[in-house]
Amino acid sequence: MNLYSAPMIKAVVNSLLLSGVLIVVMSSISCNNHRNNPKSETAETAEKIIPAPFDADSAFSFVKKQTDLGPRVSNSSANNQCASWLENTLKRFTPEVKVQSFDAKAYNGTILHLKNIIGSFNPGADKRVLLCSHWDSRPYADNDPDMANRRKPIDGANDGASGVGVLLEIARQLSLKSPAIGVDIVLFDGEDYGSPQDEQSQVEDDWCLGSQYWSRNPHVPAYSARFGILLDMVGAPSATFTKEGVSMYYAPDYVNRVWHIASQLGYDSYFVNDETSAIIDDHSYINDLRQVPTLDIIHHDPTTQSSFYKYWHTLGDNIEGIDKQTLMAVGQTVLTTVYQEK
Ligand code: AHN
Ligand code: ZN
Repeated sequence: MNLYSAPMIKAVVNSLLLSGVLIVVMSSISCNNHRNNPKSETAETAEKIIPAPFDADSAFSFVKKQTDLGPRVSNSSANNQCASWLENTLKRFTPEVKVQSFDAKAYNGTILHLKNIIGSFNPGADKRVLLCSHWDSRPYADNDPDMANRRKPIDGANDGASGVGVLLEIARQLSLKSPAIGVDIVLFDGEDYGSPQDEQSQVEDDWCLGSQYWSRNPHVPAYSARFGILLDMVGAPSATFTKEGVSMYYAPDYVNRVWHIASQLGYDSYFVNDETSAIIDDHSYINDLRQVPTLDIIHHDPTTQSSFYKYWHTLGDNIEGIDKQTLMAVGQTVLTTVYQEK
């Protein structure tokens, strides 16, 4: 797993220290407030939340539809079929669908023919939210316990299809009830074509090829959004989503907002309060290159060596490992966040 460079970590640490100081100051202010004015607490706890509708069966069927095609590795025929299905499915929910076709060079020199697929709601609105996920699947099960599997492609039910399934169900819901702001659902190709763990090829930026392209060549010139949410591995039973380092560096207020909404909806066993180290994922490039503050809802498991989901980059990442309750927790939290934007 890649970590950020020393200066980056230092910057993150500095910002964490600074926010730590702010939290101490803020909490002492609010404590004093409560002492002087006990009514403020009742006003705070009476805060209303309207849970967005979200159909986990529908989201699951969108996940299964993808895995039924087999591994959607970039350049494969299943990838092609999936691209058409994603485009057509988004078109059921919005007339504003764009497909970005482009070539990118993989770490091993292979030219990949990639497609980012974008569905927009309220395309004319200035105030926008970006929702994204990657839809390709990894060509190598390079984390599989069985050596014999390590060059086989994975189904990527969790790593890829789960986030896309949740976003397609969100698109379906947005078609039934329009949000107050604009929403762009961006599905990235070529996220998972990075060099295998057991090869020493030192290639920079070999992951996240679709998001790197989109960040430099957005589907709308000079595209911007208030904030972005990336979904990555959001379907495992009892998944835990921590406050990841890049997200906390670039978009701490939005992380805290989303986690607070999750807690109000009763999902605090999924959206846990721990801060974990920075990882390179599609949101890193969106933050860096497009400067849209973007957070990553990504499964963190402190008990695995990778710190990801236990079947991460293994043949075990299949539809059997997808839990509707987790899709529900993530989908309802994200959509409630979207509907709250005015
Ligand atoms: C790396 O391992 C470099 N990044 C994790 C991003 C990822 C891969 N998400 C899903 N698959
Ligand atoms: Zn992956």
